[in-house]
Amino acid sequence: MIKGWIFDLDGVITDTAEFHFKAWKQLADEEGLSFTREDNEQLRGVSRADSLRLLLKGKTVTDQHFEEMMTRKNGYYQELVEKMGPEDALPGARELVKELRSRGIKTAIGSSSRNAGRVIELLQMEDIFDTIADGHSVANAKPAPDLFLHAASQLGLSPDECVVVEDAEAGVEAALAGGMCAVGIGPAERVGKAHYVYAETADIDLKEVMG
Ligand code: B16
Ligand code: MG
Repeated sequence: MIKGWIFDLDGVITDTAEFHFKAWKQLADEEGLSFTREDNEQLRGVSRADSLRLLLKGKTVTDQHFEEMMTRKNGYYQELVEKMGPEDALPGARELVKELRSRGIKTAIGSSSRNAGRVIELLQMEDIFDTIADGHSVANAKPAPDLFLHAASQLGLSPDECVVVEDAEAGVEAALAGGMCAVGIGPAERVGKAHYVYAETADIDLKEVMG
């Protein structure tokens, strides 16, 4: 029986991908690295460190330079994020979470982002999630199931009692590896391995997923 829903943040609850793109692009320009919108698509749901590794395309840098670049990118990202407000929740997201809670379902965020807490605060959604599992919560990033398993345990639920909503291939893989029901948001080429696939968060059919 489903007792909890765990939501990815970027691409499911809000769309911060454009901010990540602008921040990585600024860093890439400063470092003389090529970075396109297509490259940015590969970073969906990918942790900050893994994203930088992809951006560097095999170029070797010192640990210190690597850390400095991550900090710099995050500074650009945080500047952009601070302009967010409640209106930046994706259509249907707030309503869906509220509807689940009215049915006694527990709700969590399961995001790779270390900025997830601040984004949820800016969206004014902190009251509608029981817990936030983010980039600080576990060592192994998606596609490892660790983040979602952590979120489930924070909710006091077993994995098979949880639904995970994800827009990234790595996130769907993480949910499946954790033994959870996966709802994919986006094209089948990206999230087709999920149990249920919808184009957008607003399209999720609760009756279909909950039975
Ligand atoms: P940060 P999600 C992910 O969020 C983003 O999709 C991904 O592009 C980003 O690199 C990652 O968070 C880490 O974010 O740099 O803020 O820690 O989709 O898992 O909610
Ligand atoms: Mg995502």
